[in-house]
Amino acid sequence: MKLIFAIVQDQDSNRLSDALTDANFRATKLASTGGFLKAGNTTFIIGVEDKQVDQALDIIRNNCKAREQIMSPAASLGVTVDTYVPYPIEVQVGGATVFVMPVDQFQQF
Ligand code: 2BA
Repeated sequence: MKLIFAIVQDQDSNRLSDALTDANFRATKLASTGGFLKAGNTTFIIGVEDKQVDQALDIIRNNCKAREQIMSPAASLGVTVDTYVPYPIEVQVGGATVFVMPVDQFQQF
């Protein structure tokens, strides 16, 4: 069994959730925050059998888009001097950042 962590943009979260459910995957959504942009994103936790990993990755790939996002000076105010950006910069975010990890045990009580 594998545990998939997929960090996606909030705009893609409902569509991905629906697509996973339609394909009979079980998933948990966590509200999360990107360390760099300090903007909200969504982290999916998906437990899958080994043979289902590729199908789950296809669904994530097909439902998450890359987007340009502007990080403005104001957005970095209040963070440490190290991460303060004095001028707007454009970064490409996503489609999705995905980690696939082995699962030692899966129990439901
Ligand atoms: P953020 O950390 O807010 O990063 C948003 C986007 O900013 C990133 O998009 C990347 O294009 C850019 N970026 C991040 N750190 C940077 C840096 N030190 N210098 C220049 N540009 C930087 P993505 O790579 O698509 O990442 C989207 C979100 O996925 C991230 O939001 C973070 O929440 C998560 N993520 C990405 N890589 C990760 C990793 N290795 N471990 C854990 N979470 C990760």
